[in-house]
Amino acid sequence: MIKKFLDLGYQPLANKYLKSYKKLSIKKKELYRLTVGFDTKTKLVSLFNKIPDKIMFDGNYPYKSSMSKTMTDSFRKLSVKIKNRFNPKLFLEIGSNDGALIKNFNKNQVICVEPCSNLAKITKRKGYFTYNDYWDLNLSNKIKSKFNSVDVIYSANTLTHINDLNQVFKSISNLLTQDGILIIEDPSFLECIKKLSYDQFYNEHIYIFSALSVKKLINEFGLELFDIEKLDTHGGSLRYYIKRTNNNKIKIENTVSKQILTELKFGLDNFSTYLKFGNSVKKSKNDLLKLLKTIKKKNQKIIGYGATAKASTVLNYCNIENDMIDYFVDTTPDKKNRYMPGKNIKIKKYEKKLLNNVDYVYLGAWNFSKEIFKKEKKFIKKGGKFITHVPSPRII
Ligand code: DWN
Ligand code: SAH
Repeated sequence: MIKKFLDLGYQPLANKYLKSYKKLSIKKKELYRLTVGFDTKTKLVSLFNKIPDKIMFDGNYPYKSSMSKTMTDSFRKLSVKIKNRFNPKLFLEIGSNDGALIKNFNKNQVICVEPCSNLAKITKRKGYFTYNDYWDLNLSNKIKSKFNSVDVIYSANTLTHINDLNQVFKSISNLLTQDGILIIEDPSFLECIKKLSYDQFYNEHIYIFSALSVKKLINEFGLELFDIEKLDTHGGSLRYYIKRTNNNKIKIENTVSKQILTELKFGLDNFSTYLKFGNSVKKSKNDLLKLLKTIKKKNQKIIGYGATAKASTVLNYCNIENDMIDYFVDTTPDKKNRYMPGKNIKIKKYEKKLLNNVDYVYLGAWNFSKEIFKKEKKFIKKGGKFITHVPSPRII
């Protein structure tokens, strides 16, 4: 049974940055109710309202993984790990985006899967074999008929975006060699609760995984966890290492039971923990609005940094407009001169001078705060301050 614990109101599609501002309507299906539930049986956290993938992931998907050094560094380190630990002959990435990870592998070793044609074009152009398609059984069979099998499959921040998880894992199992390895990496729900980062919920994030839910989910497909790595990326992620249950050659590390125990101790198998989170989110909204209003009363200037999907959730849930945040800055070419989803707040192409005469910077990309603080030393030296809502609304 799926029980509701969070209601983030009506929200626009997170990665649709319009060229000019327009008020969106519920009737025209430009706004969707964003409610989140917990399945008491499977322990999986999911959205109630699921939007067809073809609407969200089309030929104009703006997000590019390579826009942050934190992510390109993390992917480079992972590529070394994968080569040393598993030495794959064939490596398949689901949701390869602009190739931030696969660029560290040889061209003849990699298969990319990416449904957004603007992104698939990039890895194709770089010479990587790319299927411009959605991950499903049809595609898995198509790849099987050409390559027979794959020894390492990897997917970061993508499987949680696909509605039919049964088909996802069936299609993976269909293609993986007997000794094959699956590695998936996604924001950890435990970290999400601890940081009160309710902005991890937007229409693309249909699911937020925990070790508890992943363990149950993959069991049905003859797969099991054998290692879990904790990462700082995206506000705290888990990297799950998965093998076939009947593959006894690989030892199961104690990182798996350790993570499961930590989650159980925190109460992630208990609905009351989720309800508590839902209530704290309401307080977070009020506190953020209070903070922004106090600053604006003093006629001080606030801008946003990182026009993220996460910020879209915060702006629309808290109803923040351009009377509070003047504009956002972002390095992504396809977000330039567009508007934050559902809001009359413009996104300007990042330039250092856009931080001149700014008193406060709201961190839309709080997950990259370390990288941003390093870049904005001058702003900080001049007395500029940052605002974040994680783990609670505050000035840094
Ligand atoms: O799961 C998803 C994650 C991986 O990426 C997708 N569904 C959508 C997207 O979510 P997001 O937009 O919340 O992701 P990020 O990675 O937090 O976005 C960071 C944004 O900030 C990018 O637009 C790039 C920008 N940025 C910047 O302008 N200057 C980032 C850094 C580090 C910077 O210095
Ligand atoms: N893996 C990258 C990109 C994450 S953004 C990273 O971690 O930085 C989410 C990605 O999932 C997008 O590139 C999107 O196109 C892809 N995606 C969404 N639905 C998908 C599907 N059904 N099959 C494969 N990829 C999908």
